[in-house]
Amino acid sequence: MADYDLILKHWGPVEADYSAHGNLVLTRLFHEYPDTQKLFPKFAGIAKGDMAGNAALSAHGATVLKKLGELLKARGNHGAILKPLANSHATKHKIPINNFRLISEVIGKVMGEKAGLDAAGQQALRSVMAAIIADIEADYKELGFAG
Ligand code: CUP
Repeated sequence: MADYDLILKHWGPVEADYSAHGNLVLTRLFHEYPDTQKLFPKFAGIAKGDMAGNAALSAHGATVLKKLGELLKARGNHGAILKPLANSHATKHKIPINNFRLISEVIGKVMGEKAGLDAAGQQALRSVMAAIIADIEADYKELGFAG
């Protein structure tokens, strides 16, 4: 089965509650990689213990997972979806590229626990995210953002 399908097979539970899963992803990202919490100023002041109930965190987490859903469903034809995202993350949010690798790992773990993403699915997610991140990196270079 193609990588995209191996992941999309487990997308149902994520899609059924983007906010809850999005909150889990960002809460875990900030716990496991504390530096990532400083990337978005509106999240920098949230105490570790308050993350699970934080509405702004749930909202951004939902945005991230919805975008990922669109990217997955585009099955590689994601240029038009990815470009504005890469642009805003380079010029507005200034998010270094490695953070996309960190959030990808965390998404894999959360999907493993909450959506039954198995070992093959985790590997598929790694390859798909590597391709997406390579495209973001190419856009970053074009824009002159070192990332
Ligand atoms: O949109 C947005 O916001 C982004 C999303 C994505 C994901 C994955 C891939 C691509 C894109 N984001 Cu936000 C991201 C990030 C965050 O939030 C944090 C950290 C890192 C990254």
